[in-house]
Amino acid sequence: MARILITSALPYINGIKHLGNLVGSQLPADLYARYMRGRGHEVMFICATDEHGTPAELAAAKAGKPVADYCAEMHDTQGELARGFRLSFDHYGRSSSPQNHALTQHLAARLGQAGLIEEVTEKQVYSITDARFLPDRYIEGTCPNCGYDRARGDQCENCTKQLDPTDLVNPRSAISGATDLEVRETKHLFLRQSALRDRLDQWIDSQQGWPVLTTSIAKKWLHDGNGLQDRGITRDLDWGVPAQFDGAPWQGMDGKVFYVWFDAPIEYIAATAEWAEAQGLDEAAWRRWWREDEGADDVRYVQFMGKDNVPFHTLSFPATLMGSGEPWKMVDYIKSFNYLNYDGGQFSTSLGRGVFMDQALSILPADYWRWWLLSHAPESSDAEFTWENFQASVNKDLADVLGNLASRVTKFCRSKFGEVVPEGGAYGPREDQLIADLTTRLRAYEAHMEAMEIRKSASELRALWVLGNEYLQDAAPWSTFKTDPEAAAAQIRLALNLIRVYAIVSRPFIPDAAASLMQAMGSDDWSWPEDLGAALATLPAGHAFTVPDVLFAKITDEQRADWETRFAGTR
Ligand code: B3M
Ligand code: ZN
Repeated sequence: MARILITSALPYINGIKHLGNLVGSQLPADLYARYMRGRGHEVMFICATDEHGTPAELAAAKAGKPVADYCAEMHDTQGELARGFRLSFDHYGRSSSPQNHALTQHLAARLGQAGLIEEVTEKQVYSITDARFLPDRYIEGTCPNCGYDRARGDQCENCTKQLDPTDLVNPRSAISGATDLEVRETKHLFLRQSALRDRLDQWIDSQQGWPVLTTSIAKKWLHDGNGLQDRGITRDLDWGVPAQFDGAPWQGMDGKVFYVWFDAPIEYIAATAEWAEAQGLDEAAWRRWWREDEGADDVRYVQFMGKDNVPFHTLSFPATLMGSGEPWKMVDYIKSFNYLNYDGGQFSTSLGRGVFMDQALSILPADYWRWWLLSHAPESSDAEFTWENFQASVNKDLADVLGNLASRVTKFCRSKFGEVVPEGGAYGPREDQLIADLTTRLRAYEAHMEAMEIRKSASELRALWVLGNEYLQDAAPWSTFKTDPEAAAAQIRLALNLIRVYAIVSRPFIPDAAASLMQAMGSDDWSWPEDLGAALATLPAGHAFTVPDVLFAKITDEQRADWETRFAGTR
């Protein structure tokens, strides 16, 4: 049994996330966590809301609420939706927690002691119209690297370059659009990332089998011209972790807070401390996941995130942990994603374009979305959501292949043999062949899941469902019954057992449907089918079952057309 630490990139607090956000981090992380638990490993799956920074302040202002209240409410809203999508976090924390304040200030102190923090008097953009400094994201302009004209002050979405606001060409205020910006002096703290460049470089080189998407982005920022620069880690804001060091003020930092990207990844650790507190456990309970000197040396740590978050996780956060000089657990594998597009364009939070998590759940249960999103995860390239594709995939894979099998088998058995597993004869060559084929597919499914190859895993799972359908089509118990009821009984016994196996192996993708199938089979035995021959003999003759409710309803053309129009415009 292994110990696996899994973190999903932290959803930002400023609103409800769309399906593109969901499939780029939280959902695949959940798939992996569920699979690893299903295989009997000890899993710690952590997520949290990322609550600091200007966008939180602005969203609160827009909602007419104090920022702390706004964040508390939005944390609950996002948490409710996470539960709705069956995201099985061990803890869903908040980056504004006391634990994160303490740990962020502690790590900053360590970095300071190591000589890795330096004071810089900076020129910063001040908006006269807005009467404030405009940090990071709230300056827009043209990217000096690629020319994209809507680059933000912290990063260019188009080429992923990390930026400083003053790098932008033709800057404007994202709050008011004002261009009466001027540069004023302000003092900030910088993390001397450049001093850690060689260590980061070696660390990245020593990683085995990271996805190309991950390493290429990291290497690009290490080696391209002015790649790894020192980073400002404080901001002129009220809301955030005060720029203090283990509680003690740093001269001249009054009224400043740490930059949101400095404290957000630290929340992965702090959220685990929040978990321990919520469970009534001691400090050792979370430190065994995070401190190599306290047990975390045998933890495998996997992070999930969209590609735009990769530089912060391959460079900035590792620099914080390495630079602290303390034995913190570093990530072992980063699974990163491309973007999901929406019906010929981009999902857009600001334009309200696409389907948002609350809207999705208001029209269909979580499993429909989970299946489509995961089976179309934007792994090797960007992917696109279209209603037509969604309808086809739900109707074929879920309703026709999986749902129909469960319904036909249970209804047929009820009408011919009653609601118990029938006795019948022994399994013959056809059943042996099925078991052999299922075994091959299942081993492939396991290998893809271990490797976090999500689309490939989905297609192996679908192939497992298809094998059952092909078997039934070929064996045709409904006609066999007329001439050889004994043989039909054995076929149905196998098929009922197969439904239980499907519940187990499908559970990471479609947990609610899996629970319905398991319940209908009158079982609670979720043990992984290492040996399919044995697993398919688990429900004995005479074992009671029930006919499940319709697992998946087909999406009609009318529904599709209705949703297409409803979600075309703005929210
Ligand atoms: N909140 C994602 C974003 O807003 C960001 C992830 C933080 S992970 C530590 O782009
Ligand atoms: Zn760019």
